[in-house]
Amino acid sequence: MAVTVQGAAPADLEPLHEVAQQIRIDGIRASTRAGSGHPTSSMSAADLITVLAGRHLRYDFAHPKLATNDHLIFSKGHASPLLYAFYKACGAIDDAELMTYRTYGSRLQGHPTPILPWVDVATGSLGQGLPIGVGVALAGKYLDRLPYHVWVLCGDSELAEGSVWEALDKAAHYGLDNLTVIADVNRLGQRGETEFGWNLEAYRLRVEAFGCRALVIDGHNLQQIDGAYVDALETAGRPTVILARTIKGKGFSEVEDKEGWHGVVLPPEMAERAIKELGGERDLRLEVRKPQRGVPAIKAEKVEVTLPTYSLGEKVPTRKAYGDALAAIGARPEVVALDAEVSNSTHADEFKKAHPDRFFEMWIAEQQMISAAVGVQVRGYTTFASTFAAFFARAYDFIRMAAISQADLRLCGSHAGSEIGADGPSQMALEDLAALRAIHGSTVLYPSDAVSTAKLVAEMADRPGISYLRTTRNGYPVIYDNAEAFPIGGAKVLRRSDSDRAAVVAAGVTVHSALAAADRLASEGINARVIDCYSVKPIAAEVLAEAARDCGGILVVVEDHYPEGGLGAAVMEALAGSEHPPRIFHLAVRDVPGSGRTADLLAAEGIDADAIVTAARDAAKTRGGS
Ligand SMILES: Cc1ncc(C[n+]2csc(CCOP(=O)(O)OP(=O)(O)O)c2C)c(N)n1
Repeated sequence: MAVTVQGAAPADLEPLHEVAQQIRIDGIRASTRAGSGHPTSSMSAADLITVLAGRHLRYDFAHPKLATNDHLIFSKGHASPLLYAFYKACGAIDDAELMTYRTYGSRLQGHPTPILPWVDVATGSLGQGLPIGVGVALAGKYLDRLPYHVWVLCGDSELAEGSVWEALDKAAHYGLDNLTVIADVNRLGQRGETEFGWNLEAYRLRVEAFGCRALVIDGHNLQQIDGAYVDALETAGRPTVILARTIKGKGFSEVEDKEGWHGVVLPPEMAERAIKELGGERDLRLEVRKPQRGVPAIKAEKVEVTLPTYSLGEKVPTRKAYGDALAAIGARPEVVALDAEVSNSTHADEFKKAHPDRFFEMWIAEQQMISAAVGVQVRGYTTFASTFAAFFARAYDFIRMAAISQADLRLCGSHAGSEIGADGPSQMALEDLAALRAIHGSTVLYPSDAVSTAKLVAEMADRPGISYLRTTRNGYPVIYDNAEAFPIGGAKVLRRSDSDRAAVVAAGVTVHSALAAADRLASEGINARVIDCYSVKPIAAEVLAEAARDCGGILVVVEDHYPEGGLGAAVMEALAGSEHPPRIFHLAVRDVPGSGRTADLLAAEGIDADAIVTAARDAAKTRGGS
């Protein structure tokens, strides 16, 4: 039976109660069948989602990419039984598929992912769906300029995450009246009561303090729920947070508001009793209204981009080249940049000057910056986000989840390594290559000069997945001609002879140390190959293997990074399976550096030209050379 409850007049919402009961029952059936899942977390929010879908959501399930579709994000991703039972009620999936929940090969995974066409982003790491929703809403209001609405369902224990409040703060700042948060305040978290229990007043005060509109309702009173959605859609200038008092396990008296039932399925005989108490299985079909058609204000176009050029020998920090190149690529109307209050350091401010309408300041909220970038790319934009490389560590879980979301994201981390000098170790990224290499499907780039940086920024723009560019604080000479190409996965051999006795593998700042070292070694009669490994992942394994063959199996890898997981690890992983693996001499940062001049720090860490000369000389001796 089809249930249609639409229109502006106060409706008889009883049919929606029936659908909500069906959704509760289906969530129980799916999770009991799977033997795992979160039925009680789903039951508390069933009324909230059903009234939303039946009365206010505008969504075309047959055309999930429609520009004008609303976006519904389950920030509490563990309520997947609710989401999937809702999909079934809308006819998007059938009952047979619902019963595959959590089984191997099913699209209905434990937590939602975009493997399902109606899911924008993966959730399940709490505190991420709302920050991403802010990004989608930013796209809606400032880029697409379309009237779609972003609805985000959050749990109350989830509200303890700081990222939720970063998100509300930015949502209020940007006046995101196209964003509504539905907080399912069921008092309970995973291990018992939340910090505030049912103290909705505490939440109201906080929400309002962050500049959002708060509406406190009974989350099982369908009229109140409906009224709150009407109110949220009418509210101008501010986002709305609906604080809905709910009961975990609502509808089945044996588990309602009881501790110990989080993430616990009902055993089959209990499930039977629950289905009975909920009125028995139903086969109702909920009609979700489709949105009106509309066209985004920005249309991606093939535009000729003129990259900046530099003169050989000119000293340019690669971070400056990043900003120059980003501004140039901004000629493409779909390119968007985000900053975490350091754009004058990363040089993303060059983009801001050129394209202020597509630049979003997220202030010192790195988690929010990444999430907003993920949200904006949901709508098809090409997003770049930059901060100090060290501070991406703070948003690492968001980057990890972005990979599960299949997001295309471009990150630039400036101030890499001990090279930054005087500011000291709190500002130095010494783990970032390891961290970003470990992200599934990622690309990791570390250019040594301005020309290669600009070329790689252009490569990143069309690169799927998560790509990361590591830039350097100080200026170093341009070593490449503007005509040179830098394909991802390549490397440049900067010194080569027929009598090379060691190969020095470097990236970024250490390329300059390696070149100086090679010149000195040559004056001693030792020829050393120098490889600029600007693409750390994927790495140019063939170039490395050839160097190992040509240079007597001696590689000296030098990097401004801790020894674990960086360039050295990438080289070793690439060559580990070779028939004759090379001997690798690994120069890396082994202490926590202090403050000082760059030259002093590189020397102290053993990654300057002197250290390379010594290492290459000693290494060459190990193979019986003079
Ligand atoms: C960042 C993060 N920390 C911890 C968890 C484990 N976890 C899953 S659900 C949950 C409790 C959530 O409670 P609440 O937000 O109130 O949602 P409810 O299930 O009660 O509706 C916890 C701690 C997680 N998924 N993500």
